[in-house]
Amino acid sequence: MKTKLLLLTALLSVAIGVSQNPIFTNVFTADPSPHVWPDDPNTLWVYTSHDEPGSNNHYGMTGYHAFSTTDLVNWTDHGRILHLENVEWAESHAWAMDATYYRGQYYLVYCMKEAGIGLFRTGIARSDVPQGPFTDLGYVKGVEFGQDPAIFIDDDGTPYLYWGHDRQCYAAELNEDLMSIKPETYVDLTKQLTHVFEGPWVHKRNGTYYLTYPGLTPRRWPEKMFYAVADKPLGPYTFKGVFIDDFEGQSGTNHGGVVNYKGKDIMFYHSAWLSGGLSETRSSMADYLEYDKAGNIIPIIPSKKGLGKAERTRVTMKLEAESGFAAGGNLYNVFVDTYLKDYSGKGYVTNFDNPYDHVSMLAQVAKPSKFRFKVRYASPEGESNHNILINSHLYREFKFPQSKTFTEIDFGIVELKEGDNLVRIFKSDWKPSKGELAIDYIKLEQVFENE
Ligand code: FUB
Repeated sequence: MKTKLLLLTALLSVAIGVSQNPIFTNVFTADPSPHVWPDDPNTLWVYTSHDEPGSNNHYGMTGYHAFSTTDLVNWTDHGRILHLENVEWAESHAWAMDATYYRGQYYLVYCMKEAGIGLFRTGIARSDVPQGPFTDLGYVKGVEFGQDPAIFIDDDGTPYLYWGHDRQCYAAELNEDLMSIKPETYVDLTKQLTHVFEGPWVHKRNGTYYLTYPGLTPRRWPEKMFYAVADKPLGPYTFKGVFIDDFEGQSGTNHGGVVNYKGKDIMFYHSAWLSGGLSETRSSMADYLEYDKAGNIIPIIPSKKGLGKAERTRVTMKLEAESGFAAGGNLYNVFVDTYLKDYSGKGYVTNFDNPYDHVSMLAQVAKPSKFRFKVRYASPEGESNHNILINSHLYREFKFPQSKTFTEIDFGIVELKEGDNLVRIFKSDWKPSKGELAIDYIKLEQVFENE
Protein backbone atom coordinates (compact mmCIF):
# COMPACT_ATOMS: atom_id res chain seq x y z
CA MET A 1 0.00 0.00 0.00
CA LYS A 2 2.79 2.39 1.03
CA THR A 3 4.63 1.53 -2.20
CA LYS A 4 1.57 2.33 -4.31
CA LEU A 5 1.04 5.64 -2.50
CA LEU A 6 4.62 6.72 -3.07
CA LEU A 7 4.41 5.87 -6.78
CA LEU A 8 1.10 7.71 -7.06
CA THR A 9 2.62 10.83 -5.46
CA ALA A 10 5.54 10.71 -7.88
CA LEU A 11 3.23 10.30 -10.87
CA LEU A 12 0.84 12.99 -9.67
CA SER A 13 3.62 15.51 -9.30
CA VAL A 14 4.65 14.73 -12.88
CA ALA A 15 1.07 15.23 -14.02
CA ILE A 16 0.73 18.63 -12.32
CA GLY A 17 4.16 19.56 -13.52
CA VAL A 18 6.09 20.52 -10.38
CA SER A 19 8.77 17.97 -10.88
CA GLN A 20 12.14 17.92 -12.62
CA ASN A 21 12.13 14.15 -12.85
CA PRO A 22 11.61 12.54 -15.25
CA ILE A 23 13.58 15.16 -17.09
CA PHE A 24 12.05 14.71 -20.57
CA THR A 25 8.28 14.25 -20.60
CA ASN A 26 7.53 14.78 -24.31
CA VAL A 27 8.86 11.41 -25.46
CA PHE A 28 9.91 8.12 -23.86
CA THR A 29 13.68 7.88 -23.57
CA ALA A 30 16.08 5.37 -22.02
CA ASP A 31 19.80 4.76 -21.47
CA PRO A 32 20.74 8.48 -21.29
CA SER A 33 24.29 9.40 -22.25
CA PRO A 34 25.21 12.93 -21.06
CA HIS A 35 28.08 15.05 -22.45
CA VAL A 36 29.52 18.55 -22.54
CA TRP A 37 31.54 19.05 -25.73
CA PRO A 38 34.91 20.81 -25.47
CA ASP A 39 34.00 23.65 -27.85
CA ASP A 40 30.88 24.69 -25.85
CA PRO A 41 31.07 24.28 -22.04
CA ASN A 42 27.73 26.07 -21.61
CA THR A 43 25.64 23.40 -23.35
CA LEU A 44 24.78 20.02 -21.90
CA TRP A 45 23.88 17.27 -24.40
CA VAL A 46 22.02 14.07 -23.60
CA TYR A 47 21.75 11.27 -26.16
CA THR A 48 19.10 8.63 -25.55
CA SER A 49 17.54 5.51 -26.95
CA HIS A 50 13.78 5.57 -27.52
CA ASP A 51 10.91 3.44 -26.20
CA GLU A 52 7.70 3.29 -28.24
CA PRO A 53 4.65 4.27 -26.16
CA GLY A 54 3.14 1.22 -24.52
CA SER A 55 5.88 -1.07 -25.80
CA ASN A 56 6.65 -2.49 -22.37
CA ASN A 57 9.64 -4.40 -23.68
CA HIS A 58 12.85 -3.57 -25.51
CA TYR A 59 12.56 -5.74 -28.60
CA GLY A 60 11.01 -3.12 -30.88
CA MET A 61 13.44 -0.27 -30.14
CA THR A 62 14.47 1.44 -33.37
CA GLY A 63 16.15 4.81 -32.89
CA TYR A 64 17.88 7.52 -30.90
CA HIS A 65 17.30 11.16 -29.89
CA ALA A 66 19.53 14.10 -28.88
CA PHE A 67 18.59 16.72 -26.28
CA SER A 68 20.41 19.91 -25.26
CA THR A 69 20.09 22.63 -22.62
CA THR A 70 21.98 25.62 -21.28
CA ASP A 71 20.02 26.00 -18.00
CA LEU A 72 18.81 22.49 -17.00
CA VAL A 73 15.19 23.70 -17.22
CA ASN A 74 14.54 24.42 -20.90
CA TRP A 75 15.55 21.53 -23.13
CA THR A 76 15.59 21.07 -26.89
CA ASP A 77 14.73 17.67 -28.34
CA HIS A 78 16.53 17.60 -31.68
CA GLY A 79 14.38 14.69 -32.79
CA ARG A 80 15.50 11.40 -34.23
CA ILE A 81 19.23 11.30 -34.89
CA LEU A 82 19.68 7.72 -36.13
CA HIS A 83 17.30 4.85 -36.88
CA LEU A 84 17.57 1.20 -37.82
CA GLU A 85 16.52 2.05 -41.38
CA ASN A 86 19.63 4.25 -41.72
CA VAL A 87 21.93 1.35 -40.75
CA GLU A 88 22.37 -1.13 -43.57
CA TRP A 89 23.99 -3.92 -41.57
CA ALA A 90 21.42 -3.98 -38.73
CA GLU A 91 18.05 -5.68 -38.33
CA SER A 92 16.71 -4.81 -34.84
CA HIS A 93 17.36 -3.83 -31.20
CA ALA A 94 18.52 -0.20 -31.27
CA TRP A 95 19.61 -0.47 -27.65
CA ALA A 96 21.90 1.66 -25.50
CA MET A 97 24.37 4.09 -27.05
CA ASP A 98 26.99 6.66 -26.17
CA ALA A 99 28.46 9.66 -27.98
CA THR A 100 31.85 11.31 -28.23
CA TYR A 101 33.65 14.28 -29.75
CA TYR A 102 36.84 13.11 -31.37
CA ARG A 103 39.22 15.05 -33.60
CA GLY A 104 36.64 17.63 -34.62
CA GLN A 105 33.70 15.30 -35.33
CA TYR A 106 30.80 13.94 -33.26
CA TYR A 107 30.29 10.19 -33.05
CA LEU A 108 27.41 8.05 -31.91
CA VAL A 109 28.49 4.63 -30.64
CA TYR A 110 25.49 2.32 -30.43
CA CYS A 111 24.44 -1.29 -30.51
CA MET A 112 22.07 -3.07 -32.88
CA LYS A 113 21.63 -6.70 -33.92
CA GLU A 114 23.38 -7.64 -37.15
CA ALA A 115 21.03 -8.65 -39.98
CA GLY A 116 20.91 -12.38 -40.63
CA ILE A 117 23.03 -13.21 -37.59
CA GLY A 118 21.04 -11.63 -34.77
CA LEU A 119 24.06 -10.84 -32.61
CA PHE A 120 24.77 -7.43 -31.15
CA ARG A 121 27.36 -5.30 -32.92
CA THR A 122 28.75 -1.94 -31.82
CA GLY A 123 28.02 0.58 -34.57
CA ILE A 124 29.74 3.90 -35.21
CA ALA A 125 28.02 6.87 -36.82
CA ARG A 126 29.38 10.36 -37.45
CA SER A 127 28.08 13.91 -37.72
CA ASP A 128 29.78 17.28 -38.03
CA VAL A 129 27.23 18.83 -35.65
CA PRO A 130 26.30 17.57 -32.16
CA GLN A 131 22.55 17.40 -32.90
CA GLY A 132 23.02 14.99 -35.79
CA PRO A 133 21.54 13.34 -37.70
CA PHE A 134 24.38 10.81 -37.70
CA THR A 135 25.60 8.72 -40.65
CA ASP A 136 26.47 5.10 -39.97
CA LEU A 137 30.06 4.10 -40.78
CA GLY A 138 29.78 0.37 -39.98
CA TYR A 139 30.54 -1.65 -36.88
CA VAL A 140 33.66 -1.89 -34.73
CA LYS A 141 35.85 -4.85 -35.68
CA GLY A 142 37.07 -7.06 -32.87
CA VAL A 143 34.04 -6.56 -30.63
CA GLU A 144 31.83 -9.58 -30.13
CA PHE A 145 28.44 -9.33 -28.41
CA GLY A 146 28.85 -5.55 -28.54
CA GLN A 147 25.81 -4.57 -26.48
CA ASP A 148 25.74 -1.33 -24.46
CA PRO A 149 28.91 0.37 -25.71
CA ALA A 150 30.43 3.36 -23.92
CA ILE A 151 33.36 5.33 -25.25
CA PHE A 152 35.79 7.21 -23.06
CA ILE A 153 38.49 9.52 -24.43
CA ASP A 154 41.23 10.00 -21.86
CA ASP A 155 42.99 13.32 -21.26
CA ASP A 156 45.85 12.25 -23.56
CA GLY A 157 43.35 11.66 -26.41
CA THR A 158 43.37 7.83 -26.28
CA PRO A 159 39.92 6.35 -27.06
CA TYR A 160 38.67 3.38 -25.02
CA LEU A 161 35.58 1.27 -25.62
CA TYR A 162 33.61 -0.55 -22.90
CA TRP A 163 30.71 -2.88 -23.55
CA GLY A 164 28.76 -5.52 -21.71
CA HIS A 165 25.74 -7.76 -21.70
CA ASP A 166 24.26 -10.65 -19.84
CA ARG A 167 26.65 -10.60 -16.84
CA GLN A 168 29.76 -9.78 -18.82
CA CYS A 169 31.83 -6.65 -19.29
CA TYR A 170 34.81 -5.99 -21.57
CA ALA A 171 37.03 -3.08 -22.56
CA ALA A 172 39.76 -2.26 -25.05
CA GLU A 173 41.65 0.63 -26.56
CA LEU A 174 40.30 1.69 -29.94
CA ASN A 175 42.38 2.35 -33.01
CA GLU A 176 42.53 5.95 -34.19
CA ASP A 177 39.69 5.61 -36.71
CA LEU A 178 37.46 4.20 -33.91
CA MET A 179 36.48 1.33 -36.26
CA SER A 180 38.43 -1.47 -34.56
CA ILE A 181 39.90 -2.34 -31.18
CA LYS A 182 43.56 -3.00 -30.47
CA PRO A 183 43.28 -6.73 -29.70
CA GLU A 184 46.34 -6.74 -27.45
CA THR A 185 44.60 -4.28 -25.08
CA TYR A 186 41.35 -6.29 -24.73
CA VAL A 187 40.41 -7.03 -21.11
CA ASP A 188 37.60 -9.00 -19.52
CA LEU A 189 36.43 -6.89 -16.56
CA THR A 190 33.60 -9.21 -15.53
CA LYS A 191 35.19 -10.66 -12.40
CA GLN A 192 36.24 -7.19 -11.16
CA LEU A 193 32.68 -5.83 -11.35
CA THR A 194 30.60 -7.65 -8.77
CA HIS A 195 26.98 -8.22 -9.90
CA VAL A 196 27.63 -6.66 -13.35
CA PHE A 197 24.88 -7.28 -15.89
CA GLU A 198 25.37 -4.71 -18.72
CA GLY A 199 25.72 -0.99 -19.46
CA PRO A 200 29.26 0.10 -18.39
CA TRP A 201 30.12 3.84 -18.30
CA VAL A 202 33.45 5.46 -17.35
CA HIS A 203 34.07 8.95 -16.00
CA LYS A 204 37.26 10.36 -14.52
CA ARG A 205 37.51 12.47 -11.37
CA ASN A 206 40.72 13.66 -9.71
CA GLY A 207 42.74 11.04 -11.60
CA THR A 208 40.44 8.14 -10.61
CA TYR A 209 38.43 6.19 -13.22
CA TYR A 210 34.90 5.42 -12.04
CA LEU A 211 33.17 2.57 -13.87
CA THR A 212 29.42 2.66 -13.17
CA TYR A 213 27.13 -0.15 -14.32
CA PRO A 214 23.69 -1.75 -13.90
CA GLY A 215 23.89 -5.03 -12.05
CA LEU A 216 21.76 -7.73 -10.54
CA THR A 217 22.17 -9.08 -7.07
CA PRO A 218 21.80 -12.87 -7.45
CA ARG A 219 18.69 -13.83 -9.39
CA ARG A 220 16.93 -10.60 -8.52
CA TRP A 221 15.53 -7.95 -10.86
CA PRO A 222 15.28 -4.92 -11.09
CA GLU A 223 18.76 -3.66 -11.77
CA LYS A 224 20.60 -1.45 -9.30
CA MET A 225 23.50 0.85 -10.22
CA PHE A 226 26.94 -0.17 -8.91
CA TYR A 227 30.43 1.25 -9.33
CA ALA A 228 34.09 0.32 -9.20
CA VAL A 229 37.25 2.45 -9.37
CA ALA A 230 40.70 2.16 -10.93
CA ASP A 231 43.77 4.29 -11.51
CA LYS A 232 44.03 3.25 -15.16
CA PRO A 233 41.20 3.20 -17.75
CA LEU A 234 41.47 -0.54 -18.39
CA GLY A 235 41.72 -1.39 -14.72
CA PRO A 236 42.17 -3.45 -12.68
CA TYR A 237 38.99 -2.13 -11.04
CA THR A 238 38.13 -2.34 -7.34
CA PHE A 239 34.46 -2.92 -6.60
CA LYS A 240 32.93 -0.23 -4.37
CA GLY A 241 29.20 -0.94 -4.07
CA VAL A 242 25.71 0.15 -4.99
CA PHE A 243 24.86 3.84 -5.51
CA ILE A 244 21.31 3.69 -6.90
CA ASP A 245 19.37 1.02 -5.08
CA ASP A 246 15.82 -0.13 -5.85
CA PHE A 247 13.39 2.79 -5.94
CA GLU A 248 9.66 3.28 -6.35
CA GLY A 249 8.51 3.27 -9.96
CA GLN A 250 11.78 2.10 -11.44
CA SER A 251 11.82 -0.03 -14.54
CA GLY A 252 13.30 -3.50 -14.62
CA THR A 253 16.45 -2.03 -16.13
CA ASN A 254 18.53 0.91 -15.12
CA HIS A 255 21.25 2.49 -17.23
CA GLY A 256 23.01 5.83 -17.46
CA GLY A 257 26.10 7.96 -17.26
CA VAL A 258 27.82 10.83 -15.48
CA VAL A 259 28.73 14.29 -16.76
CA ASN A 260 30.40 17.28 -15.18
CA TYR A 261 28.35 20.36 -16.07
CA LYS A 262 29.24 23.82 -14.78
CA GLY A 263 31.38 22.30 -12.02
CA LYS A 264 28.94 19.67 -10.73
CA ASP A 265 28.67 15.98 -11.54
CA ILE A 266 25.21 14.87 -12.69
CA MET A 267 24.02 11.26 -12.97
CA PHE A 268 21.53 10.53 -15.75
CA TYR A 269 19.62 7.24 -15.56
CA HIS A 270 16.08 6.04 -16.27
CA SER A 271 12.83 5.09 -14.55
CA ALA A 272 9.25 4.17 -15.43
CA TRP A 273 7.76 7.24 -13.75
CA LEU A 274 6.28 8.76 -16.91
CA SER A 275 4.62 5.60 -18.20
CA GLY A 276 2.95 5.17 -14.83
CA GLY A 277 3.33 1.50 -14.36
CA LEU A 278 4.25 0.21 -17.80
CA SER A 279 7.47 -0.81 -16.26
CA GLU A 280 9.56 -1.13 -19.39
CA THR A 281 8.47 2.10 -21.08
CA ARG A 282 11.11 4.36 -19.68
CA SER A 283 12.06 8.00 -19.23
CA SER A 284 15.32 9.76 -18.37
CA MET A 285 16.06 11.02 -14.87
CA ALA A 286 18.83 13.28 -13.52
CA ASP A 287 20.21 13.87 -10.03
CA TYR A 288 23.43 15.41 -8.76
CA LEU A 289 26.20 12.91 -8.04
CA GLU A 290 28.21 13.73 -4.93
CA TYR A 291 31.24 12.17 -3.26
CA ASP A 292 32.55 11.94 0.26
CA LYS A 293 36.04 13.20 1.21
CA ALA A 294 37.58 9.87 0.23
CA GLY A 295 36.03 10.04 -3.25
CA ASN A 296 33.33 7.44 -2.61
CA ILE A 297 30.03 8.09 -4.39
CA ILE A 298 27.25 9.14 -2.01
CA PRO A 299 24.21 7.01 -2.96
CA ILE A 300 21.48 8.74 -4.91
CA ILE A 301 17.88 8.58 -3.78
CA PRO A 302 15.88 9.28 -6.97
CA SER A 303 13.83 12.38 -6.35
CA LYS A 304 11.02 14.31 -7.98
CA LYS A 305 13.07 17.42 -7.33
CA GLY A 306 15.83 16.17 -9.59
CA LEU A 307 18.31 18.94 -10.31
CA GLY A 308 16.51 21.14 -7.84
CA LYS A 309 15.32 24.12 -9.81
CA ALA A 310 11.94 25.53 -8.87
CA GLU A 311 10.51 25.24 -12.35
CA ARG A 312 9.62 22.05 -14.13
CA THR A 313 11.61 21.09 -17.18
CA ARG A 314 10.10 22.02 -20.53
CA VAL A 315 11.08 20.46 -23.83
CA THR A 316 10.85 22.07 -27.25
CA MET A 317 11.18 19.80 -30.25
CA LYS A 318 13.28 21.58 -32.85
CA LEU A 319 13.16 19.66 -36.11
CA GLU A 320 15.46 20.84 -38.86
CA ALA A 321 13.80 20.65 -42.29
CA GLU A 322 17.02 19.67 -44.08
CA SER A 323 17.49 16.52 -41.96
CA GLY A 324 14.93 14.67 -44.11
CA PHE A 325 15.02 10.86 -44.17
CA ALA A 326 17.96 10.69 -41.75
CA ALA A 327 15.64 12.09 -39.05
CA GLY A 328 12.50 10.18 -40.06
CA GLY A 329 11.17 12.89 -42.39
CA ASN A 330 11.15 13.27 -46.15
CA LEU A 331 12.26 15.68 -48.86
CA TYR A 332 10.09 15.24 -51.95
CA ASN A 333 11.22 17.07 -55.09
CA VAL A 334 12.78 19.87 -53.06
CA PHE A 335 16.41 20.49 -52.21
CA VAL A 336 18.63 21.77 -49.42
CA ASP A 337 20.28 25.13 -49.92
CA THR A 338 22.54 27.46 -47.93
CA TYR A 339 22.39 30.61 -50.04
CA LEU A 340 20.22 32.66 -47.66
CA LYS A 341 22.18 33.38 -44.51
CA ASP A 342 21.27 32.92 -40.83
CA TYR A 343 19.71 29.48 -41.20
CA SER A 344 19.84 27.07 -38.31
CA GLY A 345 21.52 23.65 -38.60
CA LYS A 346 23.03 22.76 -41.96
CA GLY A 347 20.74 24.63 -44.34
CA TYR A 348 17.09 24.97 -45.32
CA VAL A 349 14.68 23.32 -47.73
CA THR A 350 13.55 25.16 -50.86
CA ASN A 351 12.48 24.70 -54.50
CA PHE A 352 8.81 23.87 -53.96
CA ASP A 353 7.94 24.12 -57.69
CA ASN A 354 5.04 21.72 -58.24
CA PRO A 355 1.96 20.76 -56.26
CA TYR A 356 2.88 18.20 -53.62
CA ASP A 357 6.59 19.08 -53.57
CA HIS A 358 7.13 18.86 -49.85
CA VAL A 359 9.24 18.57 -46.76
CA SER A 360 8.12 16.49 -43.79
CA MET A 361 9.48 16.24 -40.28
CA LEU A 362 8.96 13.54 -37.66
CA ALA A 363 7.85 14.44 -34.12
CA GLN A 364 7.85 11.49 -31.67
CA VAL A 365 5.54 11.91 -28.67
CA ALA A 366 4.98 9.89 -25.47
CA LYS A 367 1.29 10.69 -24.86
CA PRO A 368 -1.39 12.71 -26.69
CA SER A 369 -0.34 16.27 -25.82
CA LYS A 370 -0.47 19.93 -26.78
CA PHE A 371 2.39 21.86 -28.30
CA ARG A 372 2.86 25.41 -29.54
CA PHE A 373 3.72 25.04 -33.23
CA LYS A 374 6.16 27.41 -34.95
CA VAL A 375 7.71 27.41 -38.40
CA ARG A 376 10.89 29.32 -39.29
CA TYR A 377 10.90 30.35 -42.90
CA ALA A 378 11.97 32.99 -45.41
CA SER A 379 10.25 33.97 -48.65
CA PRO A 380 12.45 36.69 -50.04
CA GLU A 381 10.74 37.38 -53.36
CA GLY A 382 7.09 37.59 -52.28
CA GLU A 383 4.36 35.58 -50.56
CA SER A 384 4.15 31.78 -50.96
CA ASN A 385 0.98 29.66 -50.84
CA HIS A 386 1.49 26.40 -48.98
CA ASN A 387 -0.49 23.81 -47.08
CA ILE A 388 0.49 22.29 -43.76
CA LEU A 389 -0.57 18.73 -43.00
CA ILE A 390 -0.30 17.08 -39.61
CA ASN A 391 -0.61 13.30 -39.80
CA SER A 392 -2.17 13.54 -43.29
CA HIS A 393 -4.91 15.95 -42.14
CA LEU A 394 -4.98 19.45 -43.52
CA TYR A 395 -3.97 21.66 -40.63
CA ARG A 396 -3.73 24.99 -42.42
CA GLU A 397 -3.73 26.57 -45.89
CA PHE A 398 -1.28 29.37 -45.45
CA LYS A 399 0.14 32.29 -47.39
CA PHE A 400 3.65 32.74 -46.00
CA PRO A 401 4.11 36.53 -46.20
CA GLN A 402 7.16 37.92 -47.94
CA SER A 403 10.20 37.90 -45.63
CA LYS A 404 13.71 38.52 -46.86
CA THR A 405 15.23 37.05 -43.70
CA PHE A 406 14.36 33.95 -41.68
CA THR A 407 11.55 34.55 -39.25
CA GLU A 408 9.37 32.38 -36.96
CA ILE A 409 5.60 32.19 -37.46
CA ASP A 410 3.61 31.09 -34.42
CA PHE A 411 0.66 28.92 -35.52
CA GLY A 412 -0.70 28.48 -32.00
CA ILE A 413 -1.50 25.23 -30.21
CA VAL A 414 -1.64 21.84 -31.96
CA GLU A 415 -2.46 18.43 -30.51
CA LEU A 416 -0.15 15.59 -31.36
CA LYS A 417 -0.98 11.94 -30.95
CA GLU A 418 1.04 9.38 -29.04
CA GLY A 419 3.83 7.91 -31.16
CA ASP A 420 4.98 9.18 -34.54
CA ASN A 421 3.59 12.44 -35.97
CA LEU A 422 4.51 13.73 -39.42
CA VAL A 423 4.31 17.44 -40.11
CA ARG A 424 4.36 18.15 -43.84
CA ILE A 425 4.63 21.49 -45.62
CA PHE A 426 3.83 21.39 -49.32
CA LYS A 427 3.02 23.59 -52.26
CA SER A 428 -0.72 23.56 -52.71
CA ASP A 429 -1.34 24.40 -56.38
CA TRP A 430 0.11 24.97 -59.85
CA LYS A 431 0.04 28.74 -59.52
CA PRO A 432 3.60 30.03 -59.50
CA SER A 433 4.50 31.45 -56.11
CA LYS A 434 5.60 35.03 -56.05
CA GLY A 435 8.21 34.05 -53.51
CA GLU A 436 10.67 31.19 -53.21
CA LEU A 437 9.77 29.56 -49.89
CA ALA A 438 12.64 28.39 -47.67
CA ILE A 439 11.76 26.24 -44.63
CA ASP A 440 14.43 26.27 -41.92
CA TYR A 441 12.85 24.27 -39.07
CA ILE A 442 9.67 23.64 -37.12
CA LYS A 443 9.39 23.95 -33.36
CA LEU A 444 6.89 22.18 -31.11
CA GLU A 445 7.01 23.61 -27.58
CA GLN A 446 5.52 21.63 -24.70
CA VAL A 447 2.35 23.21 -23.27
CA PHE A 448 1.12 21.93 -19.91
CA GLU A 449 -2.51 21.36 -18.97
CA ASN A 450 -2.67 23.96 -16.22
CA GLU A 451 -1.25 26.79 -18.36
O1 FUB B 1 17.35 0.00 -23.57
C1 FUB B 1 17.58 -1.33 -23.98
C2 FUB B 1 18.44 -2.06 -23.01
O2 FUB B 1 17.87 -2.03 -21.71
C3 FUB B 1 19.81 -1.45 -22.81
O3 FUB B 1 20.68 -1.69 -23.85
C4 FUB B 1 20.15 -2.08 -21.51
O4 FUB B 1 21.27 -1.52 -20.89
C5 FUB B 1 18.88 -1.87 -20.74
O5 FUB B 1 18.79 -0.55 -20.24
